[in-house]
Amino acid sequence: MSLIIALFCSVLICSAPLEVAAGVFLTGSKTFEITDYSVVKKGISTGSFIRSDRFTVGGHQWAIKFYPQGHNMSYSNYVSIYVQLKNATSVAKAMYTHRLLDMKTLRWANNSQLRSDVRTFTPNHQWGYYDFMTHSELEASDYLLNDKLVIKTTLWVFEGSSAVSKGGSYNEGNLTSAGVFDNDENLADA
Ligand SMILES: *[C@@H]1O[C@H](CO)[C@@H](O)[C@H](O)[C@H]1NC(C)=O
Ligand SMILES: *[C@@H]1O[C@H](CO)[C@@H](O)[C@H](O)[C@H]1NC(C)=O
Ligand SMILES: *[C@@H]1O[C@H](CO)[C@@H](O)[C@H](O)[C@H]1NC(C)=O
Ligand SMILES: CC(=O)N[C@H]1CO[C@H](CO)[C@@H](O)[C@@H]1O
Repeated sequence: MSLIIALFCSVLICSAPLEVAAGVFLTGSKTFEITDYSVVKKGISTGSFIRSDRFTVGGHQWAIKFYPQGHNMSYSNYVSIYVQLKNATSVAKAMYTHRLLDMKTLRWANNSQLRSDVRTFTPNHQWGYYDFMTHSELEASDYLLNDKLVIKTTLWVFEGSSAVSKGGSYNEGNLTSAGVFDNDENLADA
């Protein structure tokens, strides 16, 4: 169902602000290709998801989760997209973007340039957008072509993350960044 290609050092990173340049964040991206969107959507209920293979960024393992019918009944007209920390014992602080590939221009969606705030991920917790896009918006868009959809998730993982779980300290002031979306939702694993 999914073909996964890990890409490191995406274009975004080059334009990322000083934290990255200072080496405070470790960054990486993953693409998650859904080749049969309508079939997946039809076969899955609200609250259910498909998940990418695991990938590693900043020493932690992650996975992308896609809910074709929304993560709960309030959002059953939406697709929801999350990134989940898969390490069983570590805690990570990270920022992320979820972007869709425009199949016509073969460019990643513009809103991608907006990163989340720094979020704390505990094992199996996920952050993302329950209202990422409505079905009608997505299905009318150039992000869907021949029933195919490609999600790219980029993470910026704070280097001191694993120390945080051991009670290590970090400077919160270094972590503030442009938090653009106001619809983030922290959910326990479904
Ligand atoms: C996360 O899990 C991977 C695979 O088990 C392991 O190699 C890595 O050290 C773990 N990272 C942390 C921060 O615990
Ligand atoms: C769905 O999730 C949102 C965000 O957590 C919450 O506000 C809403 O009440 C939930 N709806 C249902 C039906 O559980
Ligand atoms: C993408 O972003 C650039 C720079 O902010 C803007 O000029 C352009 O109009 C945007 N394109 C779309 C399709 O929104
Ligand atoms: C990269 C960066 O902004 N580093 C700052 C982190 O916070 C310390 C203490 O406030 C500053 O001295 C660094 O310049």
